[in-house]
Amino acid sequence: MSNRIVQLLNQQRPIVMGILNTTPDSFSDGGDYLSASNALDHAQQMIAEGADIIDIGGESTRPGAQPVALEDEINRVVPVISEIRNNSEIAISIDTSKPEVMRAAVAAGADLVNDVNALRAESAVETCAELAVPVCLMHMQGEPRTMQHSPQYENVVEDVADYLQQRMQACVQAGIKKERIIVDPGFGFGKTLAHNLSLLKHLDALQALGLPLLIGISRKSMIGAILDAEVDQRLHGSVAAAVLAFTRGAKIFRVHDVKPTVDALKVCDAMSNAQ
Ligand code: YH5
Repeated sequence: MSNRIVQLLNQQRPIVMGILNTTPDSFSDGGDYLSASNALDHAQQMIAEGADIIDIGGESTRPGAQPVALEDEINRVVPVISEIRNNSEIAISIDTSKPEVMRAAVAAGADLVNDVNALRAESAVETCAELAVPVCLMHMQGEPRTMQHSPQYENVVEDVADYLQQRMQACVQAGIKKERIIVDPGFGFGKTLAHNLSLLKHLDALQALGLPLLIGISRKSMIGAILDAEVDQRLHGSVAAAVLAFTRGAKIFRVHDVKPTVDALKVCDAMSNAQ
């Protein structure tokens, strides 16, 4: 049995994941995509712009965000996943840390579990092994409510690599195949601007893990801090960051602005395939 994500990863080209948020407090999407039919419109727009994966999240993990109740999270994401799956063959990712949401989302048609908590919740690893679904393991220091208070590392690149290696081993031990694991340094999750920039500069060090690298920098505060720009003025900086990450081995790009990123990565891919 194959899987849409496994098929995408077998292609030797950059993969774009478009962010579709269903959280009411999400200011990037302004709460405009709350209903499943609006979500479908947004997904279809991103598909037309060249997205390979649609990432759906029902829990805000932004700095300072409060946790969302299980039932609310399921009620937000399941109708959206069903609506997209009933209308499209696009790969769907569920951005969650809760095993119950993982189950409901995969039953509704999700192809990838994207967990900012790297499957550390009780029974999350076992659930994904049982569902036989590819997973994205992201590094985070602390928890969303407090993670930006005073992040500290011995060596941010080594610490993140060690953590991802450990989480990968926990997954493999539970029976998740290595071909189904993606890793992500977690830009902005318990990191200062200096930490984020070191991770971007030395992203190639994470290639030693031998797993596809996913990065999410789109519109984040590291771009805002560098540019001194509000969230609606971070497009060009976000595209520059994606290009830099490509040069250091990133494979999957989680973004809000699909078309500009797809175009930039087509140029990157063309150069990388030249003599
Ligand atoms: C990620 O990096 N991030 S949710 C603050 C912003 C803009 C965007 C305006 N889920 C990641 O997108 N999953 C999120 O400032 C993620 N990697 C993976 N794998 C946070 C987010 C955002 C936060």
